Amino acid sequence: MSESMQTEDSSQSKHVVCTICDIGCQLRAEVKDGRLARILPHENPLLARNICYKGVAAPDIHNHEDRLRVPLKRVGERGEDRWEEISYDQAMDEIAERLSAVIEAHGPEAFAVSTSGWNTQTTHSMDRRFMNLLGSPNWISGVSLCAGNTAAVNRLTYGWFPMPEIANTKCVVLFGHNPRPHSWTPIYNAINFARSQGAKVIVLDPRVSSQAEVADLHLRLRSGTDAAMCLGWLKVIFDEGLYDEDFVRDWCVGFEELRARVDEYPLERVEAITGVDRELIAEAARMYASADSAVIPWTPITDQQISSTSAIRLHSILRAVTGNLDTPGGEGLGGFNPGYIPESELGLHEVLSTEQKAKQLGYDQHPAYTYRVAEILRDATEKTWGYPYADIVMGCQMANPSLVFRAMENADPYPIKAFFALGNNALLSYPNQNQIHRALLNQDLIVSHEIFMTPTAMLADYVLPGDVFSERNHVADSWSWSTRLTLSEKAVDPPPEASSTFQFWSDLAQRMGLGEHFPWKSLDEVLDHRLSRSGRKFSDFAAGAGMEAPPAEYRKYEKIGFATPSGKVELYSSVLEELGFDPLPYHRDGAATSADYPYRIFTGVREDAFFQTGQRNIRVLRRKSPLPQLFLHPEDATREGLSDGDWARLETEFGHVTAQVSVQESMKEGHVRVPHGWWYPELRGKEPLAGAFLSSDAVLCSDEAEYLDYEQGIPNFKGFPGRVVQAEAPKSFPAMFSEKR
Ligand SMILES: Nc1nc2c(c(=O)[nH]1)N[C@H]1C(S)=C(S)[C@@H](COP(=O)(O)OP(=O)(O)OC[C@H]3O[C@@H](n4cnc5c(=O)[nH]c(N)nc54)[C@H](O)[C@@H]3O)O[C@H]1N2
Ligand SMILES: Nc1nc2c(c(=O)[nH]1)N[C@H]1C(S)=C(S)[C@@H](COP(=O)(O)OP(=O)(O)OC[C@H]3O[C@@H](n4cnc5c(=O)[nH]c(N)nc54)[C@H](O)[C@@H]3O)O[C@H]1N2
Ligand code: SF4
Ligand SMILES: [Mo]
Repeated sequence: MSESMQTEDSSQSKHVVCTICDIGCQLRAEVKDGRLARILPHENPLLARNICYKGVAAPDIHNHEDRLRVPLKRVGERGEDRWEEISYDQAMDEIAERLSAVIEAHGPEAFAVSTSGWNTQTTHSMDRRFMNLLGSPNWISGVSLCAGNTAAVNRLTYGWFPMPEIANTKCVVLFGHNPRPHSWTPIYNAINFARSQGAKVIVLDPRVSSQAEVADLHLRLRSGTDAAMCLGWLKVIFDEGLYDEDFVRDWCVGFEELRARVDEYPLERVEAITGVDRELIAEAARMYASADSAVIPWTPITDQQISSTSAIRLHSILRAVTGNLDTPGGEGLGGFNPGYIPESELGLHEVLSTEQKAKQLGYDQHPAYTYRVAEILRDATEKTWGYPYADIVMGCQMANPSLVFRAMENADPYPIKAFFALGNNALLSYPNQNQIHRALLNQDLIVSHEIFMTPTAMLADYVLPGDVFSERNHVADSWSWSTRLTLSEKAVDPPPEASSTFQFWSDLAQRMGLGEHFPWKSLDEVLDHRLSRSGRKFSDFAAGAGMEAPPAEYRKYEKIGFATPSGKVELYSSVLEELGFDPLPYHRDGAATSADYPYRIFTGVREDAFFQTGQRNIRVLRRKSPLPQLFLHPEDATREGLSDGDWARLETEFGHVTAQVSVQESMKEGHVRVPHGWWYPELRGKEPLAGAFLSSDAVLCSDEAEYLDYEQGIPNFKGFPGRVVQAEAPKSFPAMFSEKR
């Protein structure tokens, strides 16, 4: 496979894993004259449908005129967006010197890093390795609002984060999650395949989403009430004896306590909280629990609400008590791929001292995904899975972002004075954007590793150009979430002064006296090292099938148990109890709507054209989605005197965004959708930080303790109170994007 393939017109093509979004489709990159010319589907018919128009647009992104190609150093005031060009070596020398000065003055914990790793792909946990050797626990990530925190919370119940066998199941339950042709395409295709094989699909969504339209059952719950819904399902499942008694008896602890908690949620109460008819709740619970096999695929919706920990735990509890753990067509507990050294190991989490781990922000207040839990689960994880730190989806030993930004702003409880963002637009990617802004303004050193000049990069001291997936080799393993390995081959050269994130960390380590721990001279050597456990090099892997996975093995717990303190599935969580939290799941409402703020707001409904805060500068994509939109139900729009295409301001107690109104029958009355991630590359130089404060959802939510999920400190993005008022279009909008639709 490493042999380049000739396409019809004699251009070359390579196999690549797309990183424009986080699902990682396997595609082909066609090269002409040393440039990425086209993206094509994979030639394997089983993979060929896994492609969306963002992937097809990769040449527009990778070859874009605005792509960062040389390192930049700030010359104006912070955020003023004035730069001088500087060589990579000079930039790295200065960064090392200034980071050393911060650590000298304030200690290693004064250094924080934010990254999500999806896009940059090549870090191989070298960031954690570097920080752990240096002594900083303050690594934060967008995955704290995505699959990373879900992974960490799943571990509380059964010690791993399961991967659903969607294509092979008889029932798929989608809590909001709405895969479609241009969003998480492989999952969309897998759901369609399951459906074609007779699987039922249950959708829980306030809106009539595209999955809801074709679902067997659609439960239009109020935003933010997923935990109550799951408690209602359990009530039906327990009362009607629909659970797997043998599995519960032999492999679960805390059933009686859980049952008593569930009894506090009779269906009348669940109906009152969720707004869904109790008969429909019961029907859905029966359909799920009675299916021969069933999956509840990961969903970001429960990652981002005030009862997040309970809701995620309830999904894990439902999987367990219905006997769908590690079964065919259920949810596989994979463990590490034995032939590929996991990032958990490369990250060297064991070298960070107990004292420094305890300084991780979040460790005391919101510990669920911090080192505090990682340490509690360490021995069980080693016993069950062979390695003590299971950093699944990078999310299992993170600091709490809100507390990190607070420390950056106020030195509370200690100062953080150096902040690096790699492949992450941090300003817009967490709650409380105003605090993040103040936090960034109060830094001694900010480094951004990016492919475009984002609002976060504009606030940096140094902006380093990153490479992209067509310019580097990789073997992807879904960050230990699955055991499948997929090949991505370098097709073209990166700009000479661009670096991979591996190279960045390695070069910094050499300059800061940590070189002996970074013995690999190139990214390819790291890949060789990771594959050495199966006696291979990257070239051997590349010459193979390009995709491999160990054969599925079911019910492994019968041999190895579960990686929890009891070795069983903990329906009653001993870890949460030890941490002083409620060991049983519960519902808490985050939407105290009032006469002033009468609507339940939710962020999300990802836009097909973009990944998160990216791609607003890619014409072919922006044309498909030129402006940010608030979705309103027709009745609500009429009540507010708003029509389709009008401009409106969405206000909460904490901030406001301006966006265009889209009146949609499919919306649930009383709810408003606000999009995530909007800024305006075309307003660079015209609005501060390219309009980053005009329409970004991150200004709407508080991250004071009372508004956060208790256990993880997750903000409430699903179901918070707000109001909508008429507004003018932002004045600085250029013609192209300001016309009414
Ligand atoms: N307020 C708010 N915050 C959120 C969310 C929300 O809905 N609202 N959603 C959360 C979710 S679900 C997620 S997954 C996270 C996502 O968080 P991230 O995945 O970090 O996404 P972004 O913050 O958009 O930052 C991605 C950046 O990577 C850059 N980039 C792309 N490719 C490369 C590359 O190859 N190399 C380098 N160096 N950079 C690259 C892009 O230009 C972009 O600026 O955000 C979370 N945060
Ligand atoms: N094109 C494209 N695809 C993407 C992304 C992208 O940015 N662009 N991002 C990727 C990432 S990182 C993620 S995390 C996923 C997210 O993608 P999805 O999981 O599909 O999530 P969303 O599109 O944000 O919202 C899905 C649904 O949740 C419903 N919803 C809102 N509030 C609630 C609630 O409280 N409970 C329930 N049950 N439903 C609710 C909304 O009505 C909406 O229909 O998409 C991935 N795919
Ligand atoms: S769904 Fe689209 S953007 Fe995401 S990996 Fe696949 S092709 Fe790339
Ligand atoms: Mo996400």
